[in-house]
Amino acid sequence: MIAFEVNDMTCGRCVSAIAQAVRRVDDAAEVSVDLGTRRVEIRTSAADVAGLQAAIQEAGYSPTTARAASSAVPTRARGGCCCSR
Ligand SMILES: [Cu+2]
Repeated sequence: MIAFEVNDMTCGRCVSAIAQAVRRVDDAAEVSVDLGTRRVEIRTSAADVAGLQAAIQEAGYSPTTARAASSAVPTRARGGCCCSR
């Protein structure tokens, strides 16, 4: 699992542009995006952090590496959405 924070990702169009960029690196990658936290999580066995980061940058965004998903959840408690995941 590789995770990025992409602070200039703001809408569904950004999300699909980023997903597309990731799939250019590994077309079997599983991409999950949380627009609320600007977080992109990528499940891949073929790509590495540097390659994915470069691809997302090429798509016009500024990804920064985020901590591994398993260890970080503390700022997740805000309400407002129906989905808790
Ligand atoms: Cu957008």
